[in-house]
Amino acid sequence: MSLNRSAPSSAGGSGNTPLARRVRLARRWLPRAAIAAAVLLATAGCQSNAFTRMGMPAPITKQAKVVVTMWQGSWIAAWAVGIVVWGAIIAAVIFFRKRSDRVPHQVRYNLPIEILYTVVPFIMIGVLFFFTARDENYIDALPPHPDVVVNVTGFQWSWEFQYPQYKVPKSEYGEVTELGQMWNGDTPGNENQLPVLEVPIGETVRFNLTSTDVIHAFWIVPFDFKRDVIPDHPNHFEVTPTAAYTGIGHCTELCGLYHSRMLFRVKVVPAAQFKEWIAAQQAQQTAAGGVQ
Ligand SMILES: [Cu+2]
Repeated sequence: MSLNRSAPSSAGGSGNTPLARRVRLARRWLPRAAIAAAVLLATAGCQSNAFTRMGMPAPITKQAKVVVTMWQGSWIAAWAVGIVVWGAIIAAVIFFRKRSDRVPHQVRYNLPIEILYTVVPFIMIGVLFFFTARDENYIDALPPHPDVVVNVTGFQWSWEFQYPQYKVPKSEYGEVTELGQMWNGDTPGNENQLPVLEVPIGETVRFNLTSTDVIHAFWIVPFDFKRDVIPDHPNHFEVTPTAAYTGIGHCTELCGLYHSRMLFRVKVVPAAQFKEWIAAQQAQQTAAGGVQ
């Protein structure tokens, strides 16, 4: 029966009990683990690759960068709290296991600990609230003189984009208006007939959102942002694009049978190219007497 558990004890004495060994091991490794975790978290926040963005698309506007930074900060805070909590759980599991049938010293209350776990959550909520409110104010800000205004109308199941600053006299709408077809993958070339939304890099762009029927939502993925498009309740937001982008925008509120086909083409281009495009649209729509 007897397993050879009594290994020769060179040091002897209480300094080499299993508990003391574990404490020494923990003393040696816990700081190293904490430093490794801190380095990982600190460096993770600096870069902007797919991993450190924790699933968020690469931002293409100033506002989207703030969203991503907020997202990363929230993860770092969550990891920090998680490490402390897991550390406390693991320490309790390792160092305070049941070792005999002796009932441990009974404690009814511990005021400092109770104050700590009441105050610390309040501090955490306060910090998260502060950064959320600060960033939300920035993202929702509507400076009074945007460079470009786009009036967006959502309807079942497509979009209309109008540029009220760029007139098209004698046309039905009187301004540059982009309409298109609902996406239909069965029709070859249909993806080129989706409505076009083009905006310039480095200029402030105001979106005014309305719907003619049900609630839709406007989503350009790398804006890292969505906003509802509600009938009789105009919504607004403003962005400053920082990088070129060509892609597909979506409706992101289930709005009916063909919701998933409610797509549009997005082009974020240099300001000069945007001006050329607007001029071309004006010429084309003037010639056609209406919508592109
Ligand atoms: Cu929709």
